[in-house]
This record gives sequence, C-alpha cells and structure tokens, in this order.
Amino acid sequence: MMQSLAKKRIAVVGLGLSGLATVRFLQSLGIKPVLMDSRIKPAAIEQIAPDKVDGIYLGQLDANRLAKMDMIVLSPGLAPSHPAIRFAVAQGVELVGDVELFARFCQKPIIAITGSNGKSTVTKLVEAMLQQSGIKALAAGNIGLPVLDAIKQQDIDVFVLELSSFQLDTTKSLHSVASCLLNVSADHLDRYSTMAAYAASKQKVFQQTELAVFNLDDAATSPQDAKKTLGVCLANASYGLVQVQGETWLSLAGEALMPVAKMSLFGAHNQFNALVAAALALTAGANRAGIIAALQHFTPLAHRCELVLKHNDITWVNDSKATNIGATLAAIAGLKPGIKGNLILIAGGDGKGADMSELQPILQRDVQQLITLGKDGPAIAALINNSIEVESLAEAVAAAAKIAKPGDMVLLSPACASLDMFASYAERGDLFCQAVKTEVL
Ligand code: UMA
Ligand code: ADP
Repeated sequence: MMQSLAKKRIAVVGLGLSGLATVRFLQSLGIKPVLMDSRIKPAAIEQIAPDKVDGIYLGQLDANRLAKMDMIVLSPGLAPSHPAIRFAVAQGVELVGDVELFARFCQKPIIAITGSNGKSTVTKLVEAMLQQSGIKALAAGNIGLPVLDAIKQQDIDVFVLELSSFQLDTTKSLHSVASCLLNVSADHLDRYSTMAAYAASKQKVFQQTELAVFNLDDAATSPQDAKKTLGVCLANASYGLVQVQGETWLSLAGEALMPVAKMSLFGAHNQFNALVAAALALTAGANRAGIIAALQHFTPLAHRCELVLKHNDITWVNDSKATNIGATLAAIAGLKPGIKGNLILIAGGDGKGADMSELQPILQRDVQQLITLGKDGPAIAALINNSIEVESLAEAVAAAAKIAKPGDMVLLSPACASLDMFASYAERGDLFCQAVKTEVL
C-alpha cells in the first residue's frame, strides 16, 4: 500500500484540520504532495514547511494542475462537484478523502457512526463504553481529531469514527466491525440536490460492515445492502425500553440493562443514542458492566442541551450544536416535559437550504415565545405569530431575559448552522453562555 502510494503524484486539496493531517501523513511516508486551497490564506498555512511539499497553490483550485495528478485527497469542506475537481476526475485522476486513506492503512477494528444528529454523542459513548470495559478505544473523524492523526497513535485497540456525509462521499474501502446510521433529516441541502442524494451518501457507512445498526423508526436508515442488520428503537423489546417493576429500563440484546433514570444523559433521543452505542460497543468487545458505567458517568458534551445556569427559577440551556431542524425537534421533545412554565426558543442562522416550515407544528404546540436571528431567522419567524426578530445573540438574550418568568426555560437551539454570524457552533454557544451570565448575574 505504502509503495503504491509513494509512486503517485498526490495533491492535497483543502488545508484545514484534515488537509494538514493528510499532509503530515503523506510526508511521513516520504511523499511530497502538491497543496491547494481556494482560500488566499488558510488559517494554518504557516505550519507547512515549503521545502517538504511540491508547491502550494492558494486562492483558487487550478484545474489543469490537478488534472496532472494521480490522486487528489479532497477535504470534506469542499464538494466533489467543484468544477476543478470534476475536470480532474474526468481526466482519470483518482479522488479520495482522508477517511479513505485511513481505511486503506488501518489495521485495527473500526466502528463507524453517521446520521444527521447524535453522531458525536454516540461516538463518545462508544469510546467510553469500550474504555470502561478495558479496551483502548479512540474517537476520531468528524468529531475533531483527523483520522490521519489518529492512525499514528500507538496502542489503540479500536478506532471509533464519527463520519459526516462529506467524508463518506470520498470513501469506498471502509471495513467496519459495526456501523450505524442514526437518522436522516434535512441537512446540508446546499450541497446535495435532493434528500435522496443526502440519504444515499449516509448509507455508505454500511459498505463492507459486519453489522449494520439502524433506526427502526426511520425508514431512510434501513440498510440497502448489508450482511447482518440490527434495528433499534425505543418500542423494541430486544434493543429498546422495557418496564421493570414500574421503572423504565434500557434493554440490551433482550436483557434489561439499567434504569434510564440512572443515565447521566436525559431525553428520549439520548436513550436511543445509548442503545445504539451499546449495540456497537458490544460487537467490539465491551461488557455490560463497562456499558453501564459509561452511561452512568458520561459527561454530556458541551453545546448539546447544556445547562448554562438556573437563576430565579429560570433555566438557560445552550443547544448551539443543533445545526439542523431534526436536532432542534429532538431537543424540544426531550426538554419540554421537564419545563414548569413557558419555553422561550432562540433560533435562526444559516438553514443550509432546508425547508424551515418543518418546525411549524412544534413551534405552535410547544414554544410560547420565539426569538429569531441570522440569515434564515425571518423564515422561522414567519412560521408563528408574535416572534421577536433581533440582530445579535446579545440582543436575543436581553429580549429573553425581559420576558422570562420563574419556571420558564430559555433554550438556544438554532436549527441552523452558525457560519453566517459566527466562526463555529462552539463560538456561538460560548457567546451565548457569556451573554447569559452578563445579562442575568
Ligand atoms: N474551505 C475553503 N476552501 C478550501 C478548503 C476549505 O473555502 O480549499 C472551507 C470549507 O468550505 C469549510 C472550511 O473551509 O467551510 C473548512 O473545511 P475543511 O475541509 O478544511 O475542514 P477541516 O478543518 O479539515 O475539518 C474537517 C471537518 N469539517 C468539515 O467537514 C466542514 C470537521 O468537521 C472535522 O472535525 C475535521 O475535518 C476533522 O476530521 C466539522 C464540521 O463542521 C465539525 N462538519 C460538518 C458537520 O458536522 O455538519 C460536516
Ligand atoms: P452530531 O454530531 O450528529 O451533530 P450531537 O451528538 O453533537 O450530534 O448532537 C447534536 C444535537 O442533535 C444535540 O444538540 C441534540 O439536540 C440533537 N440530537 C442528539 N441525538 C439525537 C438523535 N438521536 N436524534 C435527533 N436529535 C439528536
């Protein structure tokens, strides 16, 4: 594998986190790649030593230069439909992503996780369940650690990969001991022409898997071609919820595992996530004691239905990671039963081409006051009466603080990406937390 790659002329296109990891990986094999990025100054460009690469081309993608390559390693943030990439591929250049290279070189068992929502939670749960069972597991991929940095770590027993549809689009050699497709709801429709195209991309997680875990409540997750399948949903007695002496328990492989009340995560969506994670972890050697310990002690991830503070009996929750409609629906469904008073929702941002009217029924039923901001804020505001439209997150927090009464919850769950106003969902969440503390304390 290494020799066949060493002889190739390779371009790394996109110099973000995964592009830079790819450059380091190729260099460790003695390869000097050509580097390209459509931006004039990608953030980490100083990290690259010019003498260790075969040229750096910035500002646009040079189709003619790319067409002279044997292989392009494309970053997930760039679409394979970019004209320069399409031109090169039409000339016979092989197109791969960092996950494809990882799949070709990785010798260890892999668990692969995708879905529109819940990926990071399930990925970290599987990692924790394996670790609690004495297995050295490492989470990588879309969760943040580029796979070609992860592969260098010694002493790993199992890789747990969070994969986005963008990564799956350029991957074909992935073999996994188990993989899952959690759900398919509208997302990234600025990149995919139809929901069917987006769902087909997600289905690639099942390629060459030994066990395909899917969501019995979501037909789009049903494996198109897989040897062995396992369906999960809360109403399922085998992998779902069961009643034990008046208490609701998780059931794993037909046996009651633990009461849901003992889980550190709340909400029906997280019970589903826990069941899928447990099914995946079992196939890679986790034991029931390790799975239970992980579910009891798991620290909820930041920006996912995270409690910011409770003051004067008003609860402020940061769900900035809800970057699509499906995530916001799950957050409201999970939180609403625990709210004594009104739900004040702050939503809006870049809707990535999704049809915002899918939010209308839940806004009408469960949200007493809507505050919107960002590019697609007006489209969401138009769905119900008396929405408050603001220009900034600080204004949104100030407006919420004015209205909120004891017993209420103020929830930031934007149903949109953050990139129209912020560097990332994390920046949006951090600014929300700061604004809440400034306004309220
Ligand atoms: N970009 C350009 N020109 C280029 C290359 C990139 O304008 O030539 C832009 C992209 O459009 C994008 C940004 O730069 O807006 C970053 O793109 P990238 O491909 O360089 O991204 P990386 O820094 O390598 O990070 C990627 C994943 N990002 C994307 O898929 C957009 C990270 O997932 C992932 O953690 C990282 O690899 C490590 O594997 C982030 C993400 O937002 C969290 N993922 C999307 C999501 O979860 O919805 C798919
Ligand atoms: P992802 O990595 O796919 O973005 P996360 O685990 O980071 O998923 O969760 C993002 C948001 O999606 C959370 O804030 C939560 O509201 C919602 N969510 C989590 N799990 C699910 C699920 N199984 N179904 C629907 N929504 C979910």
